[in-house]
Amino acid sequence: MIENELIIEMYKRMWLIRKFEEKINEYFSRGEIHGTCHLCIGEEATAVGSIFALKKSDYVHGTHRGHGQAIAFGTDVNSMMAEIFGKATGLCKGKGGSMHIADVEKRYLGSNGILGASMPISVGAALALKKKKCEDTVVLCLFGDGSSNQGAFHEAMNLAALWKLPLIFVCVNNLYGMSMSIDRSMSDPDLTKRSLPYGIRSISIDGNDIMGVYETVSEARSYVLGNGPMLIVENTYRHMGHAKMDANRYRTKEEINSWKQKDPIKRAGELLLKISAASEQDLVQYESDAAERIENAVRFALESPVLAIEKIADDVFAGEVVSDA
Ligand SMILES: Cc1ncc(C[n+]2csc(CCOP(=O)(O)OP(=O)(O)O)c2C)c(N)n1
Ligand SMILES: [Mg+2]
Repeated sequence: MIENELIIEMYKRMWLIRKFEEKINEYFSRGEIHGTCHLCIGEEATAVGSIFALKKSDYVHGTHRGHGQAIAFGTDVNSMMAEIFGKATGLCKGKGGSMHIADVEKRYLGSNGILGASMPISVGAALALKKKKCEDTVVLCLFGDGSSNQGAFHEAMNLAALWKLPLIFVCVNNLYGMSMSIDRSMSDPDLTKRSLPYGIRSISIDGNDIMGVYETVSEARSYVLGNGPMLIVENTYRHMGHAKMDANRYRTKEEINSWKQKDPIKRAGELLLKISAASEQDLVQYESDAAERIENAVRFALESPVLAIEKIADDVFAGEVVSDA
């Protein structure tokens, strides 16, 4: 019974993410949102399954494709929408935008436009937990397959293993870094091997299977508390282009469609029906509730003011300039 409720909650959260991003896509296309953004449509189970397996006291660091991760964490969708619309009511007062959604007070360490940066920051957070003797708290660090080509990945793996930190590394493997497939950019595309030189246990799983993701991360949470870091490779696919300007010329329609058949929300819905935890009508209701919640978030963002110009430099930090003269 408890498991049924959990799957329903995860199903609803995945719809909230999907509806959030579909709206963003719509407003970007109309030129009403500026900058760029990276959509995670198709990858929702990696965010929701991983983050639902954590405890409230845990920390999460997301990726540049981070809307879903922040929503899975429970970040307020009104403040997120306002941030992306560049409004003063946004999480970063509209100064950060899509790639800088953060809610540090609530333990969401943020998204990051610098690939690989989530890893050393997560090592720092996990080291702080260890030093402070927070014995039942972990850090979950998300990053993409392409980001694991960064030197920062190896530096972070080394220190996390050396210090036996309570850190779960989750690689969201969507098979591409921009237009480059992992088969063309990696000498060995088996990402689980990347942690082995550091003595870090690793596992590769179906990232579109919400319960599989949830269970693997739950087990990993217990493991890293006593044994130090672990790497989970969650295999998934983004249905949309890499970012706003992407004609998808490097992928075939057949490939994209074959992954759409494995859509994580569709699969979770089928699971709910199979175990009789929900009816067809319930599923339709969950989807329309999510759509309505997001309509409200858009209204909130559109009605919010932009930041007053005299406040633009608030929250900007600069080191003291020391002159030799
Ligand atoms: C240090 C750094 N190098 C390059 C980029 C440009 N860039 C943005 S996203 C991206 C691809 C990332 O691929 P992956 O880590 O697999 O994540 P995905 O976009 O597939 O979710 C690149 C190269 C960047 N943002 N930061
Ligand atoms: Mg990728």
